[in-house]
Amino acid sequence: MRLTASAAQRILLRCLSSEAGKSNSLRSPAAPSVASIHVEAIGPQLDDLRDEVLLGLAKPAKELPCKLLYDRRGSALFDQICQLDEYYLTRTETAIMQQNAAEIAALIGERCVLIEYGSGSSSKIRILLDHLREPLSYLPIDLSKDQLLQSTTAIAAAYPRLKVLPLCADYTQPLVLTHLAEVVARRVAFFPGSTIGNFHLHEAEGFLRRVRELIGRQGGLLIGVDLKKDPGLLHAAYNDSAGITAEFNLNLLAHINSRFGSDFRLDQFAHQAQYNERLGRIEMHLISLADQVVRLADIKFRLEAAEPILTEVSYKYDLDQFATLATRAGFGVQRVWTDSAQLFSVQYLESR
Ligand code: AVJ
Repeated sequence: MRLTASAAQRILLRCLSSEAGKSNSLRSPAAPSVASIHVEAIGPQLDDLRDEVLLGLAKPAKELPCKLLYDRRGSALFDQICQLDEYYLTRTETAIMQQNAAEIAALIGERCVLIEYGSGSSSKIRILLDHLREPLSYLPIDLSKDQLLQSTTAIAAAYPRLKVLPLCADYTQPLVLTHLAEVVARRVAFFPGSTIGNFHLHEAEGFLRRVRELIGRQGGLLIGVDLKKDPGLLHAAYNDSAGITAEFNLNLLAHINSRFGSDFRLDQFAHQAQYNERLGRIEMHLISLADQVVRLADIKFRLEAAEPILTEVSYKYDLDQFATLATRAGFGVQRVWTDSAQLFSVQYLESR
């Protein structure tokens, strides 16, 4: 049984001409002008992800990768979370971006290449695209090929002069952007949603370093960073009264079952999210409701009653702490925008 998480080599494969080309989403009459969309795929091979799941379950404190929360249903549930009153993040970030769009666009400058990490439904990028001067190309990176095709088809239709180059990849791993090799333009990365908070602190620094390498010197990074605040507000945001976050969390098990053939029983787990004040992070768990055995790839994992599986951390920063992190990773913070209640920040960093 191979349990290493890293594949020896990541193979670049162009996939649209083969399987993705058979999907009719590109040829539907609703999107006539975008037949040229091409989704580039860099791994992860099935085994990489499966091994990551196995490694997490084999740890004494079990954990599962939060990127697997976003299958088709998980992405739809996440979009519902973003609409909830309790989930202040999305509407606050969107409002900050809208209110400061002209200034943000001026800092980014003209004729840039935009690279979005975890583009999801590609809705926030529209605020930028509506204000930027002649952006050259948009390179959304996401693990979900379905969602990439859907959202980039819409973006390409809405912004016909923009070159749209979707990349299906796991951006927690090193990336090579071959189709940018010949493009000489300033590269600006966009990483909204405070998804940076889903990295552990040491991983966040490594990730920012990789972003910096990819955008090069004098590149830009527009990033959403959630701020430390009243734990009551945080608790409500991750334990909504409609139970959508609970469904989103449990769906991780359904996704892993269908993708890797495991036999998690969803009714034997419960959602839990708590703010760990000492570490400054939300910890989202699935709690085993009984002594049980789960099978994955012929390995049996025992879970005790009340045993937690960590499914996501979501760090909350204060501005100084984030500036220190950015500096360590080779960036300078150029500008920080917040809302009046200081719930959330949008920050523009430049690589040094
Ligand atoms: C927006 C992806 C960063 O940590 O708030 C929402 C996802 N998890 N509810 C976050 C999430 C639980 C999320 N990100």
